[in-house]
Amino acid sequence: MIITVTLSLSNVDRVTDFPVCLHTGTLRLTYRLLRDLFTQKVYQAMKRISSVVKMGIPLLLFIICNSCNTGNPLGDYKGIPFTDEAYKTGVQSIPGKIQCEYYDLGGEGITFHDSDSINSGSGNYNPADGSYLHEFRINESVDISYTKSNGIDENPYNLVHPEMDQLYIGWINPGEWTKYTIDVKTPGLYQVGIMYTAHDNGQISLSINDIDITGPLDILSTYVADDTLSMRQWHHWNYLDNIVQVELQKGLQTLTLHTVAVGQMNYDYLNFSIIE
Ligand SMILES: [Ca+2]
Ligand SMILES: [Ca+2]
Repeated sequence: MIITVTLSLSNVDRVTDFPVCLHTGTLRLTYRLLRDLFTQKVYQAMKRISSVVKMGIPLLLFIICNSCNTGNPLGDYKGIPFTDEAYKTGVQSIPGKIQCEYYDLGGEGITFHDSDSINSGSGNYNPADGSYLHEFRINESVDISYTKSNGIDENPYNLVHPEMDQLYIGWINPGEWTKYTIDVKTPGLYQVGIMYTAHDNGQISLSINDIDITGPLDILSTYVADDTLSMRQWHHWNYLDNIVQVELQKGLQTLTLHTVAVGQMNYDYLNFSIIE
């Protein structure tokens, strides 16, 4: 539970200024109280005592409320919801899709873990050419590409046909993860779907606020032996509509998508649909 106290004190612009102002004010009043007592101004001293007591009450309130804030579900997480010139929504909401490429801003070890320091998609497989899709998050090591026509992602071996020009995370290795600030609008039981490709049978898991809520989840291979174009074995798309059911609480929290085993997958989005 988070309690925010808004106070109207002179020279206080923000709630975070309050403790400084309070300490300063209390010290000033205490000084005047001692001065008045030493100078025998008893009436003035009584007024000062009253003021000090009044200042003490909000101090007590602040201490109590500050201790309540230790329940902040995001804790000391340093990630920031992703936005750029094209995507301005920020926090992704549930129920709905969590686009995997919109993992939070923050860097290696904070909002993602990747096996190397380069983006194998943006700027490499998709050479830098000034376009949004080729240069999306080009300086980050999470590997990102997008669905293409001309027989690559648009092919007869798809189990579910993907939309074109959809960004996805690829070049996946076990141990990698990406983290998302999410806002659960409706608490309840959800089923989780995933739009993906998998060269082999893989495994993922999901965490909320860094606590594993699913254990390893099997992601079935989309390998099709009839497809003789070997590179396309990473481009057979499928949608699984119910890889797990999870209970979610209302409000802001972090969701982490972990690759547990095998890798060799591409993740377009997760889809959270409420069951009850
Ligand atoms: Ca990489
Ligand atoms: Ca996507």
